[in-house]
Amino acid sequence: MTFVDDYPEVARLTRWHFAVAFVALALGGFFGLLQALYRTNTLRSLLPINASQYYTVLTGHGVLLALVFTTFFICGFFLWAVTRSLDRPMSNPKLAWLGFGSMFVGTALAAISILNGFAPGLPFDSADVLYTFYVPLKASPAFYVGAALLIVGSWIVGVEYFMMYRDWRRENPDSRIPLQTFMVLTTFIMWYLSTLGVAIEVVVFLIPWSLGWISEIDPLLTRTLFWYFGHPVVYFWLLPGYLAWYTVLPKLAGGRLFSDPLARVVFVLFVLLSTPVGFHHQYVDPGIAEGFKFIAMTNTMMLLLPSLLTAFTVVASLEHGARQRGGKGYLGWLRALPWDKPAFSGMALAGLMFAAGGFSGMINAGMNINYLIHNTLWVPGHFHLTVGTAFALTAMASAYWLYPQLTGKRLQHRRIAMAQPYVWFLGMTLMSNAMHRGGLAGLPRRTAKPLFGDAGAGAFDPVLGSIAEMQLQIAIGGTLLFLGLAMFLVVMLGTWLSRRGAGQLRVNGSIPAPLSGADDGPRVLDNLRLWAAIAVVLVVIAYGLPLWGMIENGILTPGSVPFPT
Ligand code: HEM
Ligand SMILES: [Cu+2]
Repeated sequence: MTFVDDYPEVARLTRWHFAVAFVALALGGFFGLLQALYRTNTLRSLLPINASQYYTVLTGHGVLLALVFTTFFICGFFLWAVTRSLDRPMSNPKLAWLGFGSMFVGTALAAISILNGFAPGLPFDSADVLYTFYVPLKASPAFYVGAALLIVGSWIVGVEYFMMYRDWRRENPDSRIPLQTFMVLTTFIMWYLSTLGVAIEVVVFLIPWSLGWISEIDPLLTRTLFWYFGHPVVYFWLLPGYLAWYTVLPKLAGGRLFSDPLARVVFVLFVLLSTPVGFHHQYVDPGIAEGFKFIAMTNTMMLLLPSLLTAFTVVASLEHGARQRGGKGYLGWLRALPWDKPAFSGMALAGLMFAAGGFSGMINAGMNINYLIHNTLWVPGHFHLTVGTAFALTAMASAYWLYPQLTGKRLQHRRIAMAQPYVWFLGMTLMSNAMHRGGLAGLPRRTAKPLFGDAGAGAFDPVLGSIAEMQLQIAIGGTLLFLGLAMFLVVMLGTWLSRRGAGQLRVNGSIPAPLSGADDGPRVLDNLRLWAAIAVVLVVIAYGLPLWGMIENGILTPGSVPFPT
């Protein structure tokens, strides 16, 4: 019996989420390849875009990957995790399908307006506003409505998780919350709290503005509402990765999770600390007092703690697994891990890259040193390690393990799958390393121009190597990444098209109990109401005064110069 036999409807809905996620990944990844080649002036004359369409491509890339791929994958993945760990079917399947439908319609609206940048004949106006969609850039109303429907849809799917939990709790009044469900619920508490900001931005300001109902917008207020959401969203991407690393990866390594209570502490810390940090994206914004930026910085640095705890717990679990498999020595045990299992190697390599991303993130978070890299290519260098690898490669690796369970079909093209995580890893090492260094040397992000050399500002002394060498690395790395993506899609497509029952599944969904179980930790960890309440208080402390300062002179008659004037 595999998951699809026990819970056919959950399996079907999860497959639908994955299908949309992977189509977005394919298209967004193709845009990524175009960007990597275009902005480095590699084979530019062969590419089907021009400089102004670069921003359409960039918007499509950011929206399809950072917002659409992630949200669909996560909502589907969490449906599986809650169902598996509570061992019960959906409470209200109609509601869950409604959430999926809302996300789907929203994505279609946003995607059509973005693609308008290539084909003006499509309905709606274009939306070259990048995935951060700040004013003064203005998109067609369809784009903003689409973004709102995507978020509202995820809220509705989230309600389903809580309903399943409620029904389970009624039958199990005294049990500890199963770990995967605990992780899903805490992640969604954080998601509800933080998406409020962007929802208000879009519904109260951007939609009326794009429809022409209001003519003035306070850029500072809307940027603040965006970044109120814009940092926690990175944990919305990351925590599902953690869920896989804590609960699936140790099993793949042949062992068990080291400590369940430690995992719960980590997720609680993310609920508390994820939201009151958004000002660290606004260090150079005028109109926010230094002190509030400083508080955001210290909060951000505290977020290192749960990530370091994760590194410790996951590595300890892997070592335990490796020793079960006969691994020996201080580091020799690493060789005993199943590096030829794509689900394992994908997650393990993703975790390794996340460590590097954590270091560049500390640079981003430092109020003073941030000025050095602000808006340079360093920034995409950083988040291709985090969301672009820690999340994306973990999602792909999870799919290798999960998709057979969701379909009853054996994973196809196993050799391609085996090599795929390594191709991604190599491509990302090249691209991201060169982006970080290019950023230090002053290469800006979000530009169609190759800059420097013959196309730009003339001679320039790079920190290390040369700009041309970095550009080449970005082009080669980006191409390898796209190859890695194509390999993933071949495996998934081949598996999708294959026949059920052809060969035994190589995976099973059982997850062994942790070495130290939930009962070793205090019960207060499971008090979700308490953590949610403290999180709200922290948000009020971090955001209350600065937000009040922005709106006390009127929401639509801002203190700073409005746009358009
Ligand atoms: C085939 C793999 C990929 C390639 C070749 C690629 C390439 C690039 C390049 C070159 C840029 C910088 C563009 C510029 O600033 O001018 C960029 C930006 C970006 N990438 Fe990727 N990327 C890939 C995968 C991903 C993945 C998997 C994600 C997230 C899940 C992602 C998220 C982003 C985001 C959010 C931006 C910033 C967009 C903006 O600044 O508006 N990328 N990518
Ligand atoms: Cu942030």
